Amino acid sequence: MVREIVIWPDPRLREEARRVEVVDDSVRALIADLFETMYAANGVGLAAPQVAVAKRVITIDTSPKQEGVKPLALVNPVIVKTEGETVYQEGCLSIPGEAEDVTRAAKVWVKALDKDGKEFEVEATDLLAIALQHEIDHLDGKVFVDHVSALKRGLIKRRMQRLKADREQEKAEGKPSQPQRQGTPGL
Ligand code: GNR
Ligand code: NI
Repeated sequence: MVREIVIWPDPRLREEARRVEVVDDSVRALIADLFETMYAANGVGLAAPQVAVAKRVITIDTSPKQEGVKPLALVNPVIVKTEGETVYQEGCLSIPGEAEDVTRAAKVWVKALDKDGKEFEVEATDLLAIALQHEIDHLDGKVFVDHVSALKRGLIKRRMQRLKADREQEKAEGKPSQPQRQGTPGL
């Protein structure tokens, strides 16, 4: 099932997600929904808080942009080691239409449980390393704009609030709304 993606700013994207105690069928169903929602939105990663589920579960598939990688589902992922530094222009399905340079570790080693509850470790570079850090940030209530200047973040926040207001209006009216002017011209 494709689920609705929460748009930032939203308190559900600010929460610390809870660790999964047992990887059962409900967690596997969540993983299936994350993959389906991620692919439907053409994303390379998705974290459960982005579909309003406060659990430490993420999916990643950078294979469209990176060779030699496979789709990954990670439960309770933990970064155990990092190396180097790299800058990458990031986007986020919860912050549509925005992209900014973010500095992160160039290489990461991540431990997690797979969909059968078995522990595994992944060693990642390039986009996979970026995506792992970006998704694990979501589990800790962080988004990529928390890594950019307060000025840029403020501008992006205003654009997202406008986008959300417009979408609400579309829902209410059942049709696309015209851009609304801010403030009171002439007063
Ligand atoms: O689809 C996504 N692309 C992306 C590009 C650069 C850095 C990070 C990402 S993750 C993002 C999907 C998303 O929002 N995951 O939380
Ligand atoms: Ni994101």
